[in-house]
Amino acid sequence: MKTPRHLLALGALAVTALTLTGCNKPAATPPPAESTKPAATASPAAAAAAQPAEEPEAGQKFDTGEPKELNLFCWSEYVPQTVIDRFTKATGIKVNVENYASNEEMRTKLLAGGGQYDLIQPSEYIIEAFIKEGLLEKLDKSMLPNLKNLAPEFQHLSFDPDHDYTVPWMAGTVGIVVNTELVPDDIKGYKDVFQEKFKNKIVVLDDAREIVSWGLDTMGIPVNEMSDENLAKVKPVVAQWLPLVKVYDSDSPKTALLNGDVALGIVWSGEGALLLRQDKKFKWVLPAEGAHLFVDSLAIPKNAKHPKNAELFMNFILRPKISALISADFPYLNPNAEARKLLSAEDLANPASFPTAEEMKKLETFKDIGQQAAKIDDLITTLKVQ
Ligand code: N2P
Repeated sequence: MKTPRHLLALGALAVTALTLTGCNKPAATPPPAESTKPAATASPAAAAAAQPAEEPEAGQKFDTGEPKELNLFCWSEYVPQTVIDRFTKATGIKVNVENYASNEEMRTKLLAGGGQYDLIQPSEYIIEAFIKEGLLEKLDKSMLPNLKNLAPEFQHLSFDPDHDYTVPWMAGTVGIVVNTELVPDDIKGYKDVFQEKFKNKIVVLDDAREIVSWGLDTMGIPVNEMSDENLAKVKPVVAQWLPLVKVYDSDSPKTALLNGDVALGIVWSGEGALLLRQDKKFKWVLPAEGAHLFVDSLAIPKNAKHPKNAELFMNFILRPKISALISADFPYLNPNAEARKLLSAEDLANPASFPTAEEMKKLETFKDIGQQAAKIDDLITTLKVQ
């Protein structure tokens, strides 16, 4: 069984959420980011500004005693400006944002950086590594009462079972988007995407770990078994695939699909969900050979200068309304059960955001693979320039 047991119930839960919350709110209408705000307001930023400032949780205060600053190092296209504006309005804390497009980029900059970041947003396998390496600060749980809002399946994740170091941000999958006006074929998996006839019509994530995992899945090799032998086996498969790719983009892979520059792609689920929201010609497919379920979380690096401000932000984004605002802009698999109740029926039914129970069985989370990570990077760098 590939899927860790603690995550198996997620799909069923997503389906339950669909049926329970469908009648709570009117369905969203475009533009998508407006789904959690009153219809009369022009933009999410205007909506945020128009709302009264959020109050602290009972018995807490927004003044941590630290300088009013927070340095956030996060994935691109993942943290809405609206959420940052609401945090600043409530707390007076100015948030400096720097983006990255892969866990590996974040790791390199973090290790070179000497404590300039207060909050990072790593995925499950990097969290596992960072905890082992002592790179994260322990969290003060008294600052995080909103952890209770997480769905049970996200309360005890294997890489940090008691939230000693991390607070889930969003989960998601990596799957295929097909522009059905350009590709009438029944695309089921990676092998169907990487066909000669689609040469220069494909966008994929610019992510070595992801690309190698698609190759391993295609060969029936578990994605965490990254021995030299398995890498040698996967190399010829990926070597055939990469010359067919037109665009590598981990920041906004939806753009090439929207522009019509490419006809199909392998992208983050939130990017897929935005395309599906925008135009029914786009179809989402979870690859038949297997797919990655990621869990991205907030964590505080050791020696952060504003750890209390960081905990305040962590608790803030666990508020149902705030978490729903994140889903409005970036519709990933929201781990916050209370926030899901605020999402529109349409968003809960978006197949890219919320996989079915059946689909969840195909998913696999990545594990820390230690030194092999560097070999994967080298492999993909070499094959990209061949
Ligand atoms: C958001 C990227 C999703 C993160 N742009 C994948 N772990």
